[in-house]
Amino acid sequence: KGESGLTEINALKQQVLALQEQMKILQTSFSKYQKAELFPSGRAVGVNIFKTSGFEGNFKKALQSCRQAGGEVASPRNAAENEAIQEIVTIYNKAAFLGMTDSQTEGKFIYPTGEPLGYSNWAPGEPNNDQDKEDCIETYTNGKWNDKSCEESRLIICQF
Ligand code: 289
Ligand code: CA
Repeated sequence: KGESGLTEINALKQQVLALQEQMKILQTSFSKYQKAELFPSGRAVGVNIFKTSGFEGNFKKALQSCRQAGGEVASPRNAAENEAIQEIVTIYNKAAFLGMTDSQTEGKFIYPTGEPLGYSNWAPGEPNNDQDKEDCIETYTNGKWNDKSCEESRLIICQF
């Protein structure tokens, strides 16, 4: 390597160090904003964030408000996500809608993305499609699920 090559490498090293510094500052700032944003009743699980406006509505309203905010109705795919939603439901003491439905094919609940359920936490005896009218899912304060009419009003929790 010639002298100009070495100068170039040193300049690049300086730039990498400066970028690393900037990254650290951004991470600290992001972590602070995340804490403030999730306080008191938002929850982060892995890459997903669960949050409610505190409002209730039927399932159509839940779909509209979560999508308008750039998210989806909360759709837990594992026990950790279900527990995060359960914590929010417990804080508000109001059962909430989940995002999965069997409106397309009775008995086959799917995620908003169209895939079949990979995880469930049904209450005993559920889903029972009571009166042939239950295509949505409510989650109780104990984290258990009940299929329920989409026309009922429930707490709206979104997932981002
Ligand atoms: O309209 C019936 C519902 O309110 C619920 O009633 C009972 O809790 C159970 O039969 C549930 O499955 C049902 O969704
Ligand atoms: Ca039911």
